[in-house]
Amino acid sequence: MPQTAPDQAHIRHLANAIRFLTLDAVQAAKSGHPGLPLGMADVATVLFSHFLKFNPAAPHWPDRDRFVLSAGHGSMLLYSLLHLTGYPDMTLDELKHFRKVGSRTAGHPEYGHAPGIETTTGPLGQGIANAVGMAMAERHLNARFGSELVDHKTYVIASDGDLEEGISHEAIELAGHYKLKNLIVLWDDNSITIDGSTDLSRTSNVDGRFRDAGWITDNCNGHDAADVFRALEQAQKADRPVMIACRTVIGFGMPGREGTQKAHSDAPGEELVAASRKQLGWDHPAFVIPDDLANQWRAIGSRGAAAFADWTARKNASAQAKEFDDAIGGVLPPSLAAGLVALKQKIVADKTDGATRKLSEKALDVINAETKLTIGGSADLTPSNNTKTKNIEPVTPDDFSGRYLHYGIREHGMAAAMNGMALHGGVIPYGGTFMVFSDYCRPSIRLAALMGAHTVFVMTHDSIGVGEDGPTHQPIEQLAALRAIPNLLVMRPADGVETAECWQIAMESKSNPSLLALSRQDTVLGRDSHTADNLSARGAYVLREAPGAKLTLLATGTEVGLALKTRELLAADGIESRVVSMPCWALFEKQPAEYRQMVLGGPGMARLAIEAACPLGWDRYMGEKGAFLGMHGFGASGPAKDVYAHFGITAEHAAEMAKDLLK
Ligand SMILES: Cc1ncc(C[n+]2csc(CCOP(=O)(O)OP(=O)(O)O)c2C)c(N)n1
Ligand SMILES: [Mg+2]
Repeated sequence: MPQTAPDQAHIRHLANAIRFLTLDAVQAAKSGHPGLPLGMADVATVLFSHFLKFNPAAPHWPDRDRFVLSAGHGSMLLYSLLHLTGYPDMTLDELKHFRKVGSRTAGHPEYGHAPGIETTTGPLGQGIANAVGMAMAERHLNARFGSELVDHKTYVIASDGDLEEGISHEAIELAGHYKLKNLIVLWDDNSITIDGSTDLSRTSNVDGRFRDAGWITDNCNGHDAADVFRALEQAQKADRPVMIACRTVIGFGMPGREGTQKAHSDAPGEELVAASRKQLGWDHPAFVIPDDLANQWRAIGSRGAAAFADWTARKNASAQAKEFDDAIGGVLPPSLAAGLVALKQKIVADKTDGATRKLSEKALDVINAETKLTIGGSADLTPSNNTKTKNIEPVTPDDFSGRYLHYGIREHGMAAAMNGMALHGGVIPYGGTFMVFSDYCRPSIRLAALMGAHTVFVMTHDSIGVGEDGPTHQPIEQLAALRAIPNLLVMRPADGVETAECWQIAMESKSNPSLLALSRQDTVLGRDSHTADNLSARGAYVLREAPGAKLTLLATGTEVGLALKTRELLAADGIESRVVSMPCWALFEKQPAEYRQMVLGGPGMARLAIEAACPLGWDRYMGEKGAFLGMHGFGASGPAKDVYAHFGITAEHAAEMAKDLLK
């Protein structure tokens, strides 16, 4: 239905409600960022009142438009909008408790604090990159379920900082390449960052960057409702992603501060808040929105109710209703777990050895056949990461029905896009790179963990076993650094059986990300018999028991095979030892104390920990009579076997160390 351009005075009046909720909340908190909400209030008001498809009464409506405030410091813009449009959780009380412990109104928007917060933002650049993933998920589900069920847009408000961050480059290129026509970025083009004018640090043509990447660009006066409306309306029909540069005045309405970096942050003080009231003609007390204006905002919040009802009717009448609901619910068929158990059985029966990255492909073969939820990908290392199984086709810019994304050499953009897909729902993203480059996407891995996003990071080439490529490609401290991230399951499987088990855990762990550390070099099969139980799910378990043994060998991944060999060497010398495989420390930590004690062996047990990585963290398991065999510096270039020998990570050395421990 064609709309008429909004009335300037009306939009300004509505927008001033955002402005004063912001100023009052920031003033009450004595901290916060008023500049962006005041500057972008008019743009956001036009978006919410005329374009955004949403329904506060059904905030999880799968076909809603997504709204991402990438510049999370402007959180009061989002909180005000959610409150004014009637999201039940975003009460006035929450706004009054802005930035207080336990409130839904954290300093920066946090996913899960309230419906309507589509992702956690604050680290600049992440939001726009998440939005690219959301738009990808929408295109894929549109291809799978049709426009009747899936046809929505993703809107982003991005600031100068968002677009200066390197991740934005990766995100913009990805979106342009994949022609994400459902993605609309509103750039808060206010020429100001914290240090001052953007002239201090930027000469590039922002508009040109987007256009080079294949976007349509436009600009508007962000304080002219009709102009904002025109640009947004134009963007609806685009066949590519659209960036609209919205010329705004930061801190609009704050006399003396507007248009300067002083408007960016901090409580303005009572006097300046009062002066702003005067300047904008707002004579209502703090946190008071007059009824007629509140009702107009509620009406904006009800705009989407009819579309939601229509959509619900269409969905319920659809032959795909159950499939759609299952996809959105992330429901996995029982055949997936059964298929992975059958794979384990076959691996044991066939005594299959091999690199865990290749064994991971075998697990993915099963997973990708049993569910359509997975969308794989790699940052240009597909043949090395073994992430593309034969039973899935690539996504292309013109056909999004595929399930494999070529992210290009864009680890950071990939990881953030995967998070966006996971948050969007309807898909389970996994994507690979070399583990050493987990550092290139670590901020997104961290946010996945903070948000509890169901993202699966596939990190192959997980140690000095990389070999010839040398120390630049050999992860040393990455395992420890990744294990330090709360709520992230870091799993380093030892063989094909554990790899299948870890994949099952990753698929079923809906409220946290998982990271698989996989080897380039071959492993040996540790399990000598089949069990349907997922032993890796306990985080660590006794792989070889030896009653009465005074020594336990602790290891993960490829070093479990080394521990087994060490055990044989020791046995030849009449020394009994136990071998414990520890694929996932985080899961082990969740086990009851008795189990942990049983696995590690009681007090007095000597323990040798073996891992081709830095020792950080191992001391908690080694105990008083413990030693660590691994890396104490960077690696070296050479054949993997030679590199292991060079650093003394061999069964012979391990056996010697074990004997020393027992002395
Ligand atoms: C990755 C990252 N680096 C630094 C910051 C700290 N920071 C917050 S806002 C900002 C820049 C402010 O400029 P702009 O993005 O243009 O926002 P505006 O002041 O216009 O609201 C910075 C450096 C951050 N939030 N994230
Ligand atoms: Mg700015």
